[in-house]
Amino acid sequence: AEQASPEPEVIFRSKLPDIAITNTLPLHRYCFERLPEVDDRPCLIDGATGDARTYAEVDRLCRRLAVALRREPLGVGRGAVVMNLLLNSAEFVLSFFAASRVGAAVTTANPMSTPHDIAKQIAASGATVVFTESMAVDKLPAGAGLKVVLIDARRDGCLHFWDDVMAGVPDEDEEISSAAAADDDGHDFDPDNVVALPYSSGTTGLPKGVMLTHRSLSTSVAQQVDGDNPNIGLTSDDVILCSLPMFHIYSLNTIMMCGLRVGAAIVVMRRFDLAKMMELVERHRITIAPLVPPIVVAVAKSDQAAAHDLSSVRMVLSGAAPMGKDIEDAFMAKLPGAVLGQGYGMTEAGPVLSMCLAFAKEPFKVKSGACGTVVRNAELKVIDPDTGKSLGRNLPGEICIRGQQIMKGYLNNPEATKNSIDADGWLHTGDVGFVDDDDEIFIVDRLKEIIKYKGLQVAPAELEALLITHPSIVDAAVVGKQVEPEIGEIPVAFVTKAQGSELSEDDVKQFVAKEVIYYKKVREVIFVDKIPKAPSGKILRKELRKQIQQQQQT
Ligand code: 4UU
Repeated sequence: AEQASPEPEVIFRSKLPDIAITNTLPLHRYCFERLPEVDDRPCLIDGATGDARTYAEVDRLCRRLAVALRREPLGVGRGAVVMNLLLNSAEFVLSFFAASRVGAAVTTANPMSTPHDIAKQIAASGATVVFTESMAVDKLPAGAGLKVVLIDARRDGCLHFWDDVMAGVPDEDEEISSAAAADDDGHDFDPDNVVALPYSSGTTGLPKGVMLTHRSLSTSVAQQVDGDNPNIGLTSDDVILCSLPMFHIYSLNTIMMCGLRVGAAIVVMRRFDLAKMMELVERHRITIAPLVPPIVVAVAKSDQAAAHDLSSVRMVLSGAAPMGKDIEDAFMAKLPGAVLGQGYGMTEAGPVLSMCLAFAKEPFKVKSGACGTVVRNAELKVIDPDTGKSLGRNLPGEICIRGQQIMKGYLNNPEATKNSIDADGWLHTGDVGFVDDDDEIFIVDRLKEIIKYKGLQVAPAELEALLITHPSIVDAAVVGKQVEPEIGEIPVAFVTKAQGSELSEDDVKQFVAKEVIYYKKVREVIFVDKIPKAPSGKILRKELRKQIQQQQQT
């Protein structure tokens, strides 16, 4: 019998030509490759104090810290894991690249996390050293043999970042300049070693360690800012706002790594604050503002914008959650001199899948509401979720991406990895979107479970597991509900009570609020007789979401 030849797949690519990418260097070498040209230029500027450190200073501090990491008492070497449990700070950047230098990986976490979540991530990642600050230090698990480095206080049982760790390796220390200590490029360096280990729940289940390697991250950075006509046309004259948390991959990659790669100045805000942000833009003549939709909305609605000179801003990037055309238009009215566009990322994708081409050095015209075009040196396809067949233009389906930037897999979880990256190397995002006639991507829905509260991931599985530990709860399901654009989505719990139980909506909310970080709180509770499930036991989330939508319409 004649075999039908397989239909060719429809694959979308960037409008920018592929480039030769250097992705076999250790990440710190790649990010600081332009050091000789930019050594005396500002690298990290502290938003609170205005103190600036040059590229040469930052590089030297990373080398010193790398030496301290290798030595006792920290004893961090190749294959080890260090945790950054920090808000934004220069120390975050230093520990990240010092770890890269010694061949270790950095797992990042929000210092506002609960002790339970922190302990879980430390155990799962195998972190032996934690860089943290006073606000989080009491939440660390005791007796785990952890070595704790505090950046902002002295405390018994902890090392102080500057007074103990850095002071232990004076600037004259010979090892800092020695070839072996200075770089992790000895012959056993492998670009496929893990260097960053952020946690993400991906398309289903609980948070998992996302293994991003030297190769994946340098590829992703190159796709954004390398080449004669980079997708994001950054230069060493740019001043980049860093108000998004570096523990999230958006800030870690697109602000920190891309900013360093081009030799720009990075203005580090410990945490986001609208009024302070506007002051900093004015004071430092910030040119590039990477934001998330809730902040874009806040700026669009703020009456303070007029009181500040924001004219230096030439580029505003939004990502991590959907941003509609109306928000874009309202924002543009406030900052007419800037180009506003979106990037679309997912931790597992390295993270950037697509980027607005109006940011290119030689810009393209783009449409409001689009979230960019697939990055160069990568392939994107849109598949029918039922048949797996690739779809043509303007047809919505699940977005898949392939390229050297995507994760190596989930840490110690081959099963989850296999469910996420197929045998042909395609990462399945769980996002539903289409590619239009001009190669622009529009995201229209989500197949996967995650809820995004202000751009941060909430895993329903985590809340469901918690809810059913309540003695009066028999069963529970959590789905997202679209609310105002300042927030995006909120977690809503469907709960089946035990017979005769008097459990109230408030009881459920408080029960969860005591156990989770603020953005994972259940904001609404709907009591039901039964959670709709497929014969397999899988929660029919679509039905629950539909129920919420119907409620919203009436
Ligand atoms: C609609 O959100 C991120 C990463 C975002 C990012 C990174 C670098 C944006 C721009 C950039 O330069 O990662 P996660 O893992 O926290 O969440 C991933 C999910 C996506 O699968 C999608 O559902 O967040 C959603 N998402 C978006 N949705 C991310 N960006 C967008 C977007 N529009 N622009």
